[in-house]
Amino acid sequence: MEQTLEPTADAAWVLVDDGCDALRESDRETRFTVSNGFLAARASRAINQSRQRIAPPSTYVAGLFDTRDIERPVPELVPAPDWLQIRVSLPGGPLIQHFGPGPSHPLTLDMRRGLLLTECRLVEGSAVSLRLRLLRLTSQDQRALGLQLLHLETDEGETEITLEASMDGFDSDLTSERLEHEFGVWRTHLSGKGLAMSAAVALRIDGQTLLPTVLSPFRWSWTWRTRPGQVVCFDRLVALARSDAPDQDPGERARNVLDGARTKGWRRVVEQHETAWSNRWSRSDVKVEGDGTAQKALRFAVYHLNGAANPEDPRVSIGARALTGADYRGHVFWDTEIFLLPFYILTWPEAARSLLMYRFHTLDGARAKAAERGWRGAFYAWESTDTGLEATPEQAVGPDRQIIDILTGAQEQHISADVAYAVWQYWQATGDDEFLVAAGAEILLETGRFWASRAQPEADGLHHIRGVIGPDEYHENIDDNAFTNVMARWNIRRALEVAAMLREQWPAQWTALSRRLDLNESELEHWTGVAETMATGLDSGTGLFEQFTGYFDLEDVDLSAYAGRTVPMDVVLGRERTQQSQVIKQADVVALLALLPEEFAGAAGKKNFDYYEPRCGHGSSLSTALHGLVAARLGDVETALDYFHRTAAVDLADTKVAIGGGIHIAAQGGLWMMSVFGFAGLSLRSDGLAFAPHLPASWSSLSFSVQWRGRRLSVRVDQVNQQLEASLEVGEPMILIVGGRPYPLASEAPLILHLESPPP
Ligand code: IFM
Repeated sequence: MEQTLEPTADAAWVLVDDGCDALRESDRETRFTVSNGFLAARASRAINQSRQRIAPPSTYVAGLFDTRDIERPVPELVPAPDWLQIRVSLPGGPLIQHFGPGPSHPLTLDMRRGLLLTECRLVEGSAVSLRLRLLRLTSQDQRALGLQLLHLETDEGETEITLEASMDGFDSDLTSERLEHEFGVWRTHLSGKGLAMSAAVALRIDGQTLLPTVLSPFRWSWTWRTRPGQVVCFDRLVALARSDAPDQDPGERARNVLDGARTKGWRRVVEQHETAWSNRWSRSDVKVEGDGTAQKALRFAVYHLNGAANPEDPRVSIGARALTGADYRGHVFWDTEIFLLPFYILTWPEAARSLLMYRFHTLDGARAKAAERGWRGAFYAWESTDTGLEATPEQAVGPDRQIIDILTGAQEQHISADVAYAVWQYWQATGDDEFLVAAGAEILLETGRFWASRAQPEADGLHHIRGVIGPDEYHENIDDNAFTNVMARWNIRRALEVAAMLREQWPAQWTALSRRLDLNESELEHWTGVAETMATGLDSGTGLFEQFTGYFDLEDVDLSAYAGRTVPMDVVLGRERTQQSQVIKQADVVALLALLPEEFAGAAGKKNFDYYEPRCGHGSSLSTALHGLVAARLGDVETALDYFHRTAAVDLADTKVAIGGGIHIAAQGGLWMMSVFGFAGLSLRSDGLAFAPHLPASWSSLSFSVQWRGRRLSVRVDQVNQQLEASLEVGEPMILIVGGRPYPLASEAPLILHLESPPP
């Protein structure tokens, strides 16, 4: 066991925390979470915790949503029982955790192996001293499985000692349906979801098994005499399963998974988990030479991105804090489609498909939301859970402690186009026609239909979309938000394209789908007309998009005067003044530039960036990544690098945002996007992959892998030698476009291409 508990030696692969600051406990629990997209355990301390601890519960199961409060029916992710509790005590009571001199780094996240390793010392005066080393994982190989290992060495003391392993928190949010010694089934109160857990424990003293006393379900205890030099090894395996309907029993699945794991033993469980992580890393690692901080940030980002998705469950998506904390109640936002899907599409298409199938399965909720408001097609929930029905709370406490109405659920309508955007990107990058025909086309058509009914013709001959919120949530109830309208137009055009494609290439499926959706030629013609006359706010003279009607007339606040502030701009200025100003919460026109650069002709991209960037207060963790991506594409590499480090700091710097409520997973996806789309300048084209690299001066190289239409390739941008190296590891020959010129790439012939020097 000792070897398994040794972290990877290379510091670039591990995150270490001395773990002595109680005020940062919750942040640390978030940051060091182990997760596999189904089962996640925050890094809450397992040893001798009091039941009254303030920190949130430590285990989450994806999709376990329930509505706790009938008066305010907002569904939320219900924490699962905490299966990791351990209590070590002498006859007089629990031993004290000792944070003094001793092991120097009690918390280690081994990102390469997907493990949390912790150390602590338990003491009683100077008479007894025990050294504990622990490991926990949620298996990347078999997502239902969790494993905890404990290795206990006695340094000092010969005394009777008791180790109790238990589980906590299954009595609050869940109703117990069956409870046996090592097996339980619970139900959520209102949604009727089932959760089953099966567990097995074993303890060996110097290699000899000691049988436990079973105190109650999931509570075991062992008592023995310690002596210096003695080694005790404990392992606990758990298997969890979720069911979604009141008449479904998840019990058998949990039992089967546990039986299988018990038969193979914890060593094999660790081995298979590590192999699965190694496979993920070989497809998704991003290497930076020359900037250790950036390297660590990217490892951290890719670690959490790989831990957030589950390609095996198309009924769940990724919440704004993934499975790492309670903020936003596990709700799914546009974060997934715009900030996370790019990573999955290009490194883990199976996970991307599953996330998009979640949107397919929630189409009925989106259709109902549109219909309720008198529109057609699919209007996706701004905050989505398992049903696809709108889950945005209606009120919240605002920055000035006033109760305010939350309008995003009704007005942040760009979500429908964001989902369509991700569907299209997935299909472009994978060529997965089967998905397009079976699910993607319907999403594109129903979202296109939504926009065609949402945009209304007016006297100026244009179609307008009034009463929305764009990505910049400081401005509510606005008209013709450029981001929304241009994305809507793009969405309608892709819907028309997919209709034409289906009709041509899959006529039988087109006939069936168009009949089912009651879609006819005259409706498609109407869509064409709407797209052609969509108001966009583009001033063709200046190339500037007006963020929304009337934006240019608002108060122009000089944000540089507030440099060094520690609170968001809406707190500084107050809500009302912020709404009357040009201060932007997060990338909006800049977000449009990041997603649809082709909508910005010639120098218009730079013009819009230069105009909007100084007006952005970055009041959302989503903002800096898109600014960085665009700055890198525009060749302003040092500005981009600054945004990169600001984005990395969101979850890694203790001085920034409190992260006790979870990782800002969109910021993590944004770091990957900045590196691959920004610094390496990758763009998807119908004829291949294009690269236009701009590396920061301090990065001597940037390497990563991507998948494209069944191929896998690795790419390295070498700044020192000004070259791009690409090799095709799997798949048919393809085309790379570098410096605007096409180059054939085949597996037997890696490419080394000289890059033009970037302009001074
Ligand atoms: O989706 C975001 C939104 O854009 C800004 N507020 C937080 C949400 C969840 O991350």
